[in-house]
Amino acid sequence: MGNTKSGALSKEILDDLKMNTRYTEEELFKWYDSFKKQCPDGKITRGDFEKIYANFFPNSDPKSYARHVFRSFDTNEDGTLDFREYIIALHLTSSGKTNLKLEWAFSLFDVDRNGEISKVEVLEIITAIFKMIPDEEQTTLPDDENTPQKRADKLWAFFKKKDGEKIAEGEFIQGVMMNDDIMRLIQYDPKR
Ligand SMILES: [Ca+2]
Repeated sequence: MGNTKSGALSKEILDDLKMNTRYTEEELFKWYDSFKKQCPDGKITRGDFEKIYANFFPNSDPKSYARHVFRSFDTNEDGTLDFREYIIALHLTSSGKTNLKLEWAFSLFDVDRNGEISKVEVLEIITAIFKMIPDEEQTTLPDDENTPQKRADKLWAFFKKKDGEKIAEGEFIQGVMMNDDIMRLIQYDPKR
């Protein structure tokens, strides 16, 4: 409420976000307020983004994952996210198993943006995900999922791929949609 005329949230962006995320108008205004406080110039840098992740994951190392997530949302590669991109990022990284989320997950894994996922890319992202899991929790993981390599192997086996083969976007989305185990391998939900 009040005197933030120059920095107010535009109706255009508000309508767009209401349509494309699950957030209400009230929530979006709240996010916007804290966003403006944290980033008065309206942009979040990669460093800011890494700090946000560090706050969420105080007992592990989310830095490389945060970098990959940032890369996947910084589509014009200018090194910053604006409010709209930031909210879309929040929404997609925390939402359930929707087509849009899986499209995003694909772009997260497609590190070199060439439209397909290699096993090397999978291993890189799964390694980053793995670093977010606190040590004590790592010791409780199933035997065939307790290293990044084992997880990458499992994913590759699920898609029936040889090491040098690639996964296309449609194939990836369909596979993950059909199998909750795969979803578990490619993301980390901290226990609350
Ligand atoms: Ca690729």
